[in-house]
Amino acid sequence: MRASPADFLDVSAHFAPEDIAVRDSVARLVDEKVLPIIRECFEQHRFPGELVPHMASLGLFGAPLEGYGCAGLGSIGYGLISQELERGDSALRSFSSVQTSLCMFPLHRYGSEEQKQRWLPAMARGEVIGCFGLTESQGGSDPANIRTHARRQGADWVLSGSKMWITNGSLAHLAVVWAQTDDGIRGFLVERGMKGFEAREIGNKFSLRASVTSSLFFDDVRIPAANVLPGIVGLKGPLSCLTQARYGICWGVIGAAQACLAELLEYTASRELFGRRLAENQAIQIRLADMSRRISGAQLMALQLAQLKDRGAMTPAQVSMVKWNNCRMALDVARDCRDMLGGAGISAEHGPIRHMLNLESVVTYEGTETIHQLAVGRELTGYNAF
Ligand code: TGC
Ligand code: FAD
Repeated sequence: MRASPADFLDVSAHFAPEDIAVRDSVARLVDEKVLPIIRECFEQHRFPGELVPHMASLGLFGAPLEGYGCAGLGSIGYGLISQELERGDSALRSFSSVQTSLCMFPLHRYGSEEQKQRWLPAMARGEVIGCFGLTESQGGSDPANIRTHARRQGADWVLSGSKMWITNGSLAHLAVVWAQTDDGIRGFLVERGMKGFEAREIGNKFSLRASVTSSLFFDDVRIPAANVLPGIVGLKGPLSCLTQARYGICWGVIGAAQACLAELLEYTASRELFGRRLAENQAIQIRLADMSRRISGAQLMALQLAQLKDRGAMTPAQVSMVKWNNCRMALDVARDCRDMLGGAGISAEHGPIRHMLNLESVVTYEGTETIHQLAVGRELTGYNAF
């Protein structure tokens, strides 16, 4: 039997039956509900909000968290959710990453019992949508220097400043916003409708067009003490959330690359040039084989990360290496697939250009490629070159 293009090295032999069941149920959702509409969503710059209840009914939101209506999945299961969603479109994995890793995770890890009870079950049901505000216009790579700040006023806080490039910003009912205080960086739960809080969608994106990206503005927003995350002070709060989300990306981008390769295998088997199928040419086979090699390497790295994560041994620098490797792999595969489609490759009728454009964001957000290279360099040498 020939090897599966999606899993040449049979990496899935390491998956438990429940992980495979999760993967297959998300794959069905993507095949039946995402793929038929995603091109139109991308072209129309529209987030497919109608999919949120379907994603919630499969238990995708908060999937790796325990209790509060969350599924409590292991790391491989959570990774496979990301992989399958991103096989559909990076926008859906992005939505799910933000909801799960950047909003539900900090509530679960650093929130009060009252905050957890109030928000987590409703977020797991997809009734409350979250966003995560860390990046500011003056430089997202260096979050230690954010300028948004909060000062105490009696028992409450007053929040001022702005955030930029915030996924789900204009959709969200709840924004987890990181701000400077006299004690250090703290997390604030800013609710839609609070006086002085505004979210404005960023238009004209050529990437992640099926995702909502916004700027957030805080004009002396009064935040009750009950809306401050009590369990964390300092930059390690938001950075620990990023570690979770980056982990999901390490798996997610594999799905985008698998989708591109699958489409190219079909295309090159049917298109005839110079009297033979494109797939019969050595140069084409070498390029396809090289993609399969790169995807397989990324799968093995993601699997190793999952095993480290389940043992509680995964370090931020290890996540940096895999985020860098797997995003670069997926972007290169998508670009190469675009090229092998010839002129047709610039049309949204084919998936690779949509994935390629999306991956330009994925390689940039959650830490740019350079930031992750420098994180690995710092780990190797002991010198901080940021
Ligand atoms: P540094 O000195 O390295 O660290 C400060 C403190 O944080 C601790 N720490 C971590 N803790 C938990 N998890 C991590 N990953 C951590 N990394 C660092 C560290 O131990 C230290 O703790 P302590 O107790 O000593 O204070 O901080 P630095 O200022 O040198 O920065 C390092 C650097 C450059 C790696 C960091 O700033 C960075 O990662 N920059 C990139 C920013 C970024 O990724 N932004 C992403 C914004 S969110 C987003 O893009 C969402 S997209 C969502 C989607 O649509 O999918
Ligand atoms: P900059 O930090 O200005 O970097 C510019 C360039 O300089 C990059 O190439 C970078 O690699 C390079 N560079 C930076 N420092 C160094 C150095 N020391 N040495 C060498 N080169 C360096 N943020 C959120 O908080 N929440 C979100 O939900 C969110 N969603 C996003 C969605 C999208 C679609 C996008 C595009 C971004 C999103 N972001 C979000 C922001 C994202 O995390 C930032 O764009 C990213 O961290 C980079 O920050 P920046 O854009 O300010 O670039």
